[in-house]
Amino acid sequence: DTKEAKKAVATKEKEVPQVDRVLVNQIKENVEMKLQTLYARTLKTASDGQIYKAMSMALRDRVMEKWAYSKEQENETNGRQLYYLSMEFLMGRLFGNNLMNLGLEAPVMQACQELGIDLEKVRNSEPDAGLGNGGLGRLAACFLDSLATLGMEGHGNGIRYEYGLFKQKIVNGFQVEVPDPWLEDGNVWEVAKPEEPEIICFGGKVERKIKNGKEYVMLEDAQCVKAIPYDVPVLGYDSEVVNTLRLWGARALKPMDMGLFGQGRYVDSLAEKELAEVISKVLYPEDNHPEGKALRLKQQYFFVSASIQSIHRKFKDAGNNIFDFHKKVVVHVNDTHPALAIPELMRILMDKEGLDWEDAWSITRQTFAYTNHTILEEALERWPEEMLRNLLPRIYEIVYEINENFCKDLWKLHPGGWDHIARMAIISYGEVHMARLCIAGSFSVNGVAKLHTDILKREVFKDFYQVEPQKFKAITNGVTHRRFLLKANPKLAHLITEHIGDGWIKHPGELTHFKEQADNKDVQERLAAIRHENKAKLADHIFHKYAITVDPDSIFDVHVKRLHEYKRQLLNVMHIMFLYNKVLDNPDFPMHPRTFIFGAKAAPGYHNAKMIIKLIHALAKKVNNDPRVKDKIKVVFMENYRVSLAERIIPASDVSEQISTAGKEASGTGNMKFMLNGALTIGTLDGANVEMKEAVGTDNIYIFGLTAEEVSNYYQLGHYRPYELYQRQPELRQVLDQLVNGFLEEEHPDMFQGLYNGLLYGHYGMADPYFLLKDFEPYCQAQTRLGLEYKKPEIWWKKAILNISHAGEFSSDRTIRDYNEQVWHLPIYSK
Ligand code: NBG
Repeated sequence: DTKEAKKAVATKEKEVPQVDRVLVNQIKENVEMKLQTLYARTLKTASDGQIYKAMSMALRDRVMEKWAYSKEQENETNGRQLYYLSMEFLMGRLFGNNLMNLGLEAPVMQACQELGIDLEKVRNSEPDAGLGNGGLGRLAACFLDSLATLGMEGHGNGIRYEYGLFKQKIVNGFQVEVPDPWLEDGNVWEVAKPEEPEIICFGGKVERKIKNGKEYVMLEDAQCVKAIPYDVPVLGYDSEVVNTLRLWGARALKPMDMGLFGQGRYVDSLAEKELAEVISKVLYPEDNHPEGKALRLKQQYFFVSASIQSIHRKFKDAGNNIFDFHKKVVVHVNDTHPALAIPELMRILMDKEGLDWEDAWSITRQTFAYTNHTILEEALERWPEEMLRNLLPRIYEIVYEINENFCKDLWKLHPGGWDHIARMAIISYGEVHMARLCIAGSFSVNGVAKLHTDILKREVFKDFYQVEPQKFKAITNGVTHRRFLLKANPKLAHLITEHIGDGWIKHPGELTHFKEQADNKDVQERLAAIRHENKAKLADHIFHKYAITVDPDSIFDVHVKRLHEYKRQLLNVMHIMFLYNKVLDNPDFPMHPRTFIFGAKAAPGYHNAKMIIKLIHALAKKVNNDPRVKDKIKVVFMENYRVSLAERIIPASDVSEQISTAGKEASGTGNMKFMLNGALTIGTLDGANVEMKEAVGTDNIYIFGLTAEEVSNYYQLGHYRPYELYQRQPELRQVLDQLVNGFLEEEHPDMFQGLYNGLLYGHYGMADPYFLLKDFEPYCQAQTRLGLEYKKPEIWWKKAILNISHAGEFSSDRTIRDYNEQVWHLPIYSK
């Protein structure tokens, strides 16, 4: 009897369809209803965009419900909260991610099928939220994902740029920047809260009044604007915690000047409003190179002041005691861009709460933690003292006093050490050094990889490290493996799950179990087949967009990231030219066919970067149309590289180019996304590549070139002679000469003269400061090795499996756990 019953249950369980019928019907109904109520459309008459909106709104209803409960829980618990302050959050698309996090992918897919909706098309209707430049902004987005998934209350605070990072159009091989009005069609994922504004003031004069024996500090004649919060829910995967990304938009206090309007001065009547609202208008497109523009400083203060004021307000509303501020709140400063949050908290504690300096400083120093993301000199923020004084007089006073006290303390340590103190002073020679302010005002300072942190301790922040070594920590970056593997490469995710179960989705460390499949022929072949399928899809896309035929059987060798001289896209180009010359020399030159894929935006004012983009196009034109190398070498530049394009390209990549000059790339995070998807890395011992090598083993990564230490020695001793390499190495010489002899640009042979001169003679300062010539030969050799191993599938795919297996260490879940243990100490609310 029981046997029969058990059997019945077993068969019944089998019969239960894969997806929940009730849920599917509900979703179908919801979507059709939304189409009607929002647009008065039916499925037959709706556009793709409308269907995207309707589906998102249906999904949003579920998100909002969860958010409400999470908020309630948060208020009741009144636990310690993290606020992650960042000028950039490169979120990409949210629809698919939210779908995945709510576990609704399968039923929605089913519903779409039954309704005849092309889900892929719907997803592509969503604009990317491109509120960031590159790694720094994307890291912040990955952190939000992991915080919510791990059950930590950690919120983002940033700017709601009306225009995200520019869209890149290529015209005639040149980059042209086009505005990105991503909010034009509305944003389903934000909730505006105009009823919770903060007031932010610029300029004016600091006035002090004594009332009842107490001093009051205030600003007079300041120009003030409103900061309006726009809240975006941040879901975690299979998690009850829903955090908030609060993006601030600037609004004028007065919508317009009616008096001027009455006089017919229409433009003038709106001038003040425009001036106020320009603050959150557009993201500065500089990656690793902040421009010293007054508007940028305004943006920084605007969002940190709004954030700190609202954090303080919420803290007070919960009935907390101000002396517990640092116990309930930890504020993380993502690079120095939000550094003014430190004096802003001082201002609030003193001018609003009436605390004295010592108490305010003690609370402040225990509240802030700072992450450094670069050692590049040109990227270390400094503001003219005058600019700060004029734009933010009260903040300037506070920074001034922080500096005075800081220098006095240093004086005790280094009596008479004027030079030493000047090297560390926050205000020095008319400039305010933001990193120094951050170090002085934080309880924790960290680098984003081991090597990077070592360089901070040894070189960039050496003096500070000597004073407070315990403050300094190494916390290696990570990426969300859910967006970049589970969502971007579902077939590979499925293959992994088949072998090790699905625990890796929440515990990426479990990916190591996949190692056991490294020699499994069947798994190797399936991995190869999945890759091939992804490549064929990308090849299709490339053909439709650029009319270039690429062979999915060729090696897809991919270099996607911001364009920067230190990232050395030019070295990659030089290797392609080297190969091209080899094939021209010898049509039977043994090489596996390769497709070189580039994607990169250059900062609009960065001339050399833009010329490298033009160079890639010139080379592509030449190579792709040369019948002599037909089917051996193809070069593709993919326009407008962004998060959603990364999700397409990375799963289709065989080779990951991570070839920055050693010591320059603080961590890199693209490197990790490729590893996760089983691409093999060719790279230098830079940033997190070093740790990737340690994790996966030397045999499973192609490392070449100078070490950071060697690079540093060259700089110090000044004995690098690139011209001698040019003279000694004929293949190198040929490639360089081809830059300027009309080989690439017949009609404009001097087009790349600037790049050429920079490599051989230097514009100002040294020649070839990024050591392309020095690393050229070892790079070509590493590429040759790689090419040979690709031809041995049992070796190549084993390496690929090992890379995937060791990628768990580079999940942002691990990073966030590290931050929490070493810095934040947040409670964890697991399901
Ligand atoms: C970038 C580094 C990258 C690093 C990201 C995230 C800046 C200032 N720094 O190497 O160049 O991966 O930060 O940490 O954008």
